[in-house]
Amino acid sequence: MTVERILPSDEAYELLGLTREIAEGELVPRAAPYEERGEFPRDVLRTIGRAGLLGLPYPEADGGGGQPYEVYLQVLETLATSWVAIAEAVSVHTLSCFPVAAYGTERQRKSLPDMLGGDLLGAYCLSEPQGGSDAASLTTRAVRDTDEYVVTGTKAWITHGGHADFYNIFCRTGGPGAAGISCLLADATTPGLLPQPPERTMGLRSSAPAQIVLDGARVPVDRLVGEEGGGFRIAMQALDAGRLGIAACAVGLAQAALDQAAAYAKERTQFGKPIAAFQGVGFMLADMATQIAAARALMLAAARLKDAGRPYSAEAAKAKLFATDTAMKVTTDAVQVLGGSGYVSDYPVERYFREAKVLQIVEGTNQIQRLVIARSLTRD
Ligand code: COS
Repeated sequence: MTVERILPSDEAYELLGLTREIAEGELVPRAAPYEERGEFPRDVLRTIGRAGLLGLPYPEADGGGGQPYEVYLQVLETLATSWVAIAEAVSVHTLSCFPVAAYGTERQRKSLPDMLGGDLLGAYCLSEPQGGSDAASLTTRAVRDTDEYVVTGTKAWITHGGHADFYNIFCRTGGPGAAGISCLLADATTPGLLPQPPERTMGLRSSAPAQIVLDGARVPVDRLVGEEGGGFRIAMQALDAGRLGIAACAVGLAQAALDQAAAYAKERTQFGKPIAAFQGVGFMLADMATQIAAARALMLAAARLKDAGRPYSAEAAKAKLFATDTAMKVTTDAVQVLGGSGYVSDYPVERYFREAKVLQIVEGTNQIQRLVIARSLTRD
């Protein structure tokens, strides 16, 4: 189904048109085989980078697309409708560019055109095996040795782990808690930065996360992003924006599931009529469509706050929470509408169902989103 959109500029309509073309021409034919093989689609990301879709919300002066967040998110949503792993990869890459774009030194910022153009792929390393939700408890340590930091620890669930060209490593340079955390920008070639084999995941197999072991990795001190002790704030700000990206992935995925379910319900006949004509199925489709529309509206409302330079952290959490819960519900119902056909891989809805699950977990579980929202309601 074509989604009716009101976009802020003619350029944005063109951008969405280009995204649809790429999605249909490049993503749709590749999604199933790449997911089946668990093959990382680096070539597809290069194509997307060359089309100018990998740095959309960053200023043109830095090599970005200069687009408002609301436009960027609708591009992501369109990509997700065709292949959610690609949309998630674009979202994570965009998140990974944030520390340097917002806090980088003049020298660090020289890499921005290559980052935002997609020649350099990014990764964001916050979680660790012993702690993901309690991010401020991280234990990876960076000890200064003359003009280098020596970094030791393990990062977990790293999207693009083993494929990225640069890694944002959140590590402890000071005492316990959030105030002791710093952000280092490490090249993939850093000695002692050791990507581990990809995890064997339920979904998003083409872009499975991996652990990154830091075994005395030596990162030059001029790769510190922001201030020593300022890393947690950078991590949280990046996640506020990143959570909207995950919401967009969820809306796109849910839309794809609805489109499949509606098409099937029109075609499939039982008891002499299309199953869509049965109220039990028709109402299910109606609920799916309504939830998706609500999720999209919530996501765009949060994006518009961000674009206006207003606080949006709790609104991003609401959008991520609602959109990803919606994607789980809608993909579950899509399997139900297709019945047995929904449970086998002849149709993509079983894959959508597996892919929706992780969106409720990444970039802050939906329990963490509730915590962020609850705190915003009770803060003095
Ligand atoms: N923007 C800017 N600063 C922020 C912020 C935000 N969104 N959220 C917190 N901070 C700042 C706080 O202002 C505080 O700074 P001061 O001490 O200077 O006041 C500091 O960071 C610590 O904040 P807080 O005390 O709220 O930290 P908590 O340890 O209580 O944790 C949560 C906050 C739970 C929100 C955080 O740990 C979190 O988001 N966890 C989930 C992590 C996550 O999403 N992981 C997924 C990894 S990527 S797949």
